[in-house]
Amino acid sequence: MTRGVKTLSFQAAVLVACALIISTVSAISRAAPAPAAAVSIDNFTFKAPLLTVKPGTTVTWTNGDDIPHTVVAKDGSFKSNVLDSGDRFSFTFAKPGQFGYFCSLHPHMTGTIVVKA
Ligand SMILES: [Cu+2]
Repeated sequence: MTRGVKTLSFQAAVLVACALIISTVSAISRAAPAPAAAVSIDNFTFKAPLLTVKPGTTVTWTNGDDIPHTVVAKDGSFKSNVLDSGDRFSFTFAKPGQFGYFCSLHPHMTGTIVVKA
């Protein structure tokens, strides 16, 4: 009888410990969301044309124009497909540096992402 009670309380303790670990892990993941930033494409312009982000940030470009655009890195590190109106392209900048980019359909459209810790 006593043995049965002890086993039960041990199981309860394991359950409580599991619940604590799960709530701690979910609190940590809530506290540190993956950094994200946005660039809109409007009227043949990248907004903002110069954007500074921390390493690990995912930048998402959204085409707000009625005509197609692309997002192409000058150093070739990223390249979108042709983005129709409302389409998005995302790239995660892992390392610090300065990344110039342009629209291959309208090369006068340029922008820069600065990745700085
Ligand atoms: Cu364009």
